Amino acid sequence: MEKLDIELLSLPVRAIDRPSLSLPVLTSNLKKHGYTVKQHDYNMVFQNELLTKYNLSQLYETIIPIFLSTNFNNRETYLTLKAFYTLLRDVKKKYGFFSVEKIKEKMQQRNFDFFKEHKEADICQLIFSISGELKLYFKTTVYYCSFFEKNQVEEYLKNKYKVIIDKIIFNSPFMVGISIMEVQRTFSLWFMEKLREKYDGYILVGGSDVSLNKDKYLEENKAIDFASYAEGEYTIGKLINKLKTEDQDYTDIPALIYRTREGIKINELFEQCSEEWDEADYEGFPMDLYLTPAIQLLTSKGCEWSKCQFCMHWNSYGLKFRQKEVSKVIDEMEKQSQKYNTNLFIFVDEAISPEYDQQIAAEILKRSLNVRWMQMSRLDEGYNTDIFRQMYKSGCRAVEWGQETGSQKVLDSMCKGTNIRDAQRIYHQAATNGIISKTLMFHNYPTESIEDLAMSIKLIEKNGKNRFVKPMLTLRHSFVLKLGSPLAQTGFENKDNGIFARVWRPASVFNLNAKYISINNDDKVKDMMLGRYLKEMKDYYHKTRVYLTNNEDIAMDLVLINEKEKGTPLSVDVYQPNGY
Ligand code: B12
Ligand code: SF4
Repeated sequence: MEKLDIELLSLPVRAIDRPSLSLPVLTSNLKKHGYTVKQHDYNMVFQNELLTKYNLSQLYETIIPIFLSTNFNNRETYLTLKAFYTLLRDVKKKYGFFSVEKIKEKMQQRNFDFFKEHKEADICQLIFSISGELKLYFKTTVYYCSFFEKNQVEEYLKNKYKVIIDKIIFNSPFMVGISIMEVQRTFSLWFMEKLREKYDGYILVGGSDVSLNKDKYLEENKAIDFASYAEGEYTIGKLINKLKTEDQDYTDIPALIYRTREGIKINELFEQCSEEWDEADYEGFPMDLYLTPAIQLLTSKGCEWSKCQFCMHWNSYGLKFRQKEVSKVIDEMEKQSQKYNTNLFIFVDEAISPEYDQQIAAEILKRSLNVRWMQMSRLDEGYNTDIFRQMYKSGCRAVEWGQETGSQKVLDSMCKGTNIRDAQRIYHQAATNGIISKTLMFHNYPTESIEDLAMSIKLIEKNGKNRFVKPMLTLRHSFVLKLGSPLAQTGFENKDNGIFARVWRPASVFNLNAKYISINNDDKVKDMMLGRYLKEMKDYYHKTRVYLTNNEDIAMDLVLINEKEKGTPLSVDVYQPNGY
């Protein structure tokens, strides 16, 4: 049997509505260069098994109560655990855990006509809420695993992780590569320590969180041999080759982070690392377990604008903004559509320009593909009625816009490069052409005054109630100052910056969220305004049975529109614009 070069893993916790792109893109590249590779999405596998009557009952009856009783004095953790417990209690009482398992299975069979019934539609939303709360379960369980073992508490994870490690030992790969995004960090770090006890091959980590935290991964965790920031394509193959020749000079491997006698070294991501990325290869991923058939596509890497002061998005990619030829992107769409029997696609670029959107629409129409798609974008002035009309015709049904705030003054201080007048025009034009606009906004940017927040609330209330936009409980999140962003740099380097009264670094090692007090310190009044707005919005959308999606279930927007267009009577409102 040919020895496996690398086994790539994605561990809890990530969204389960669709597969992520990170490992499938790497797998494709590694195979192209002749490496033997296996990939697994254990996040999906674990969550699928937890979302069953047996395991949900165990969580509700035994595990969460243990967490609660041992965290009684730890107020913050206790309250979040209590919220999870209450959610499970309500689900059990109202619907029973068996219904959760059944609806999950229907979704996996792509049988969504249960949306006819109120009760079943509610259960679907609750599945995503439970999945969101499982973050807390995984994060907490890793600290309790030895307690569960010692006290022989019957628990899912304590048995499961060993099975996974045994499988790795059986496959005996030359290297294990773990993909880590912020939400996967705690579990992945713990898992690697357990893996190290049995596995003597190389352990490599990469992904968006490693791109931001870089050397901290090697500093803090002896189980890891190597880390790699930005795009793994430039690092993994070269590293495997080098290790196989036992050459220990790693200086020519781009973006590699490694230990030397003098300390941890971080190699540069050399200029030439700007190749095109490969089509995703999902072999090994449990494609029939994801809760929707939606597939992600990427047309570009990086952001053409790249000026927003708060943003760190370009970090996981190489040096330059790059864009694929539109025909190649639509080739991938066509292939994935046939291979996975789906017509639902989500573009996950930082932003797509109006001109490129026009090309996407034209290419889809040229090939007469019957697809439904959505994307994320900037409120660029170039969008107009003609473009939206073409986009709709080609199957676009929703755009997530980076609105950020309803105040021009705050937008300007962010260097967002967009304006409120265009935004309003775009929402109107998109809506009259059938496209749902989803607005991403946060509150408490350090230059935001009470009047600015009032403008944000007004913008979203007005457009929300007119069906020009579909909120994602917009404004709920407070602004997070990310270390490494231009704004954080201003805060730390320029004492008289006119924005911050005080800035300080996070206390824990991997935390990238700096703390701050802005000069406009109006937190209490803002909290009151937001509390009222959020309650009103929540009540309004709840009463009108609007299915609001969030980061856990974005793909459901497409699923529901698809069902509606197929003629399934829906018990929920997808919140398409009036007339659609
Ligand atoms: C699409 C996207 C989403 C989507 C889909 C996520 C998914 N499940 O796939 C949605 C909207 C759901 C989402 C949600 C969130 N996201 Co998001 N998201 C992105 C985005 C825009 C693109 C990610 C992507 O698919 N890129 C394409 C693939 C091919 O690139 P990649 O994943 O980076 O992989 C490459 C490298 O990282 C590397 N690599 C990856 N794995 C490995 C492994 C090894 C061994 C090696 C060597 C290399 C390597 O090589 C890969 C190929 O080049 C990024 C921003 C960005 N530009 O990266 C943010 C980003 C990943 N998201 C982020 C965050 C914080 C979130 C949320 C936690 C936000 C929130 N508070 O709710 C949630 C988490 C939800 C969840 N439970 O999954 C952060 C992560 C920061 C961090 N420290 O990790 C990012 C980087 C944005 C940012 N800078 O703030 N997100
Ligand atoms: S917030 Fe969006 S538009 Fe602004 S720099 Fe970041 S990715 Fe680009």
